[in-house]
Amino acid sequence: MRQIIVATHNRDKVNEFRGIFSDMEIALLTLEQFPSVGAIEEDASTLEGNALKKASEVFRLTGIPALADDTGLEVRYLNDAPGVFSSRYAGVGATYETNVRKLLRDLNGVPLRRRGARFRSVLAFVPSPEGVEITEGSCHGVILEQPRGSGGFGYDPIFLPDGYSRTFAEMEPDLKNQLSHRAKAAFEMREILRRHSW
Ligand code: ITT
Repeated sequence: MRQIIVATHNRDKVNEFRGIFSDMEIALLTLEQFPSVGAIEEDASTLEGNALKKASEVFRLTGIPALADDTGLEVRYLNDAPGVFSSRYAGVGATYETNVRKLLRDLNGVPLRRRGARFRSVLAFVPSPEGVEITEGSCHGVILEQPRGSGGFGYDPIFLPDGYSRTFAEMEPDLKNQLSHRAKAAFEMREILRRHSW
C-alpha cells in the first residue's frame, strides 16, 4: 500500500485526516513513528509558506511523501487575525483554551452580525523535491459569544458554520469532515493523490 506521512505534531489533525482519507488505499504514517523529527518552526508569513515548509522538511528528513496542513482562523472584525498566528494567539505556551478565551475577550461586546470569520486550511504535499502540490479550503461562519460543545478541537466550540445550528464542537466528526476547511482542501488533494504514483 502507498504511504504518506502526515507532517503535523497535532493529533487532532491526524484524526481528522484519518477520517477524511479512510476510503483511500493509502497508509497514513504519523510523526509519532519518527521521534527524531523535532518541532519545525512555523516562521513563514503565510499559511502556504508554513505548509510547504513543514511538508518539505518532513520529506527531507524521512524520505517519505509528506502531507502538511497549516490552518488559520480569520476574523473579519479583527482584520483577519489571528490568521497565521492561530496556534499562538494567546502568546508563548498558548493552549486551545487560552486562545479561545483571548479571542472572546477581543470580541467582547461585538454583536453577532459583526463576528463573521472563516477557517482557511492550506495543504502541501511533497512526494519528491520537485513535485509540490498545494490545495486550499475555507469554511465561513461566525464566532459565538460562549463556547458550545465538547467535540472537535481548537476554536471549534466557538465557531458556528454558516447554514448550521451546531458548532463544529457540537456536530459529529463525520459532519465536520464533510464541510470543514480541512475537508475541502483534502477532497481536492485526494484527486491529486489519485493521479500520483509513488
Ligand atoms: P502543526 O503545525 O504541527 O500541524 P498546529 O496546531 O501548530 O500543528 P496550525 O498552526 O495549522 O497547527 O493550527 C493553528 C491552530 O488553529 C491550531 O493550534 C488550532 O488551535 C486551530 N485550528 C486548526 N484547525 C482547526 C480546526 O479544524 N478547528 C478548530 N481550530 C483549528
